[in-house]
Amino acid sequence: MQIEPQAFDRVLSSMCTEPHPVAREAAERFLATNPGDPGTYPAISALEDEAIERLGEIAGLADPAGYVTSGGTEANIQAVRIARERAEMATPTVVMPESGHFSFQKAATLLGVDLQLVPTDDDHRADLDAVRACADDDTALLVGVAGTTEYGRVDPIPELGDIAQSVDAMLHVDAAWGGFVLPFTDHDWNFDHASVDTMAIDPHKMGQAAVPAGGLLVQEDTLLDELAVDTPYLESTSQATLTGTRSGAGVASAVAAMDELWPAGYREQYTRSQANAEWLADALTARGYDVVTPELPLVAADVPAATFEALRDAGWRISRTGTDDLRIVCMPHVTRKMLEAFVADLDDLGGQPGTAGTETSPRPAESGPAGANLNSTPHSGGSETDQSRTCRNGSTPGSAGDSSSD
Ligand code: 0PR
Repeated sequence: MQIEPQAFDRVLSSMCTEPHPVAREAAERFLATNPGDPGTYPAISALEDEAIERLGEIAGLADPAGYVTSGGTEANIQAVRIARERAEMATPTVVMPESGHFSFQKAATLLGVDLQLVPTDDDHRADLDAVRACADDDTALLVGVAGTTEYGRVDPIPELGDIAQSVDAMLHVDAAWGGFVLPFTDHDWNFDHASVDTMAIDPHKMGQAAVPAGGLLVQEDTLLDELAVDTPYLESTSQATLTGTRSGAGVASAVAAMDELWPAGYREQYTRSQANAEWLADALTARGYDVVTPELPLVAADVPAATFEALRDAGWRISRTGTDDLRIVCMPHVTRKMLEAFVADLDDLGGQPGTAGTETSPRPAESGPAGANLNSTPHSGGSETDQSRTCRNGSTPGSAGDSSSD
């Protein structure tokens, strides 16, 4: 029996979406190509150059360099790798707000760098004082997130750039999810707004390309040299990518989607997704839930655990933040009609907002990296000292490397 792929009509938790029809078509045409071997597959290699040009336009980078990655994880790993290669100190560290994605834990483990997590402020953005207190001569890289996984928040990127420069570190912006909506907002997030060295920006999320199509952009092409190895038996002489054989389908679909949608189509999509997020936030607020105002198209609200489970049982694909908030991502496939049906189910199934006894346990203090909790238990509680909260080791999930004993 042939198994059908997941339908999208109840998917509210994903950061991927249905590819745009032109992206789907392009992916199919380029299925059997490998941009990892440009000497043999020059057509897809030329398309990858186009993809980087387009990504550069979107991210305010005039003379762009980079490549199409397998996703945000690879782009983040490679950014950490570049910073580590450039670093001259013996024990390079990466400083990141605890809202950063868990892919940086993978990067830290793989690359043997120390990941230092700093707290976020009351609105889930990097706390600049905490970043200043943590960044020092050992800091090789500062990470800012432009569109956080859990709350869709944008860190103060220009200020992070200033702090990075003050300690001679690089700045990486993780715009893996936010990069295709931020151009239509007032946020300062890109290469034009701040001294950004590297960026993750993924066509396979809000860009409506087929999976896998992530993006790594670097401020100058010599940064890619830090990643390059010789490729003696290929026609091309070196390779900067992490993987060897790569998906031509992802590359071609990214170019097709960006050609079709940048900028007007993406602007229209952002407007629709943002309006949906605001509609949902209002609907939840009207029902008495505590809602985190959606700054980008992502809504979080303190829906009780029992209600959450009932909605999952009803077939809704929803997820939770580290503090157990319901989290809904208004991706392009999420329509107003879907959200109306969701709210109708919430009315049928929901207990009273904030009802005692529906939460399984007291809420833990927010503790990242973000998304680490999406399928597992949040780690680390509130027993840390002020100092350890300012700068705590995040390389090993759950072992905060400080005074926390829970
Ligand atoms: N950076 C940010 C800000 C992200 O949100 C994500 C993924 C990544 C990096 C890593 O990107 P890749 O997953 O492409 O390597 N954020 C979601 C997450 O991990 C991705 C996701 C996608 C989740 C589809 C669910 C899903 O169905 O939670």
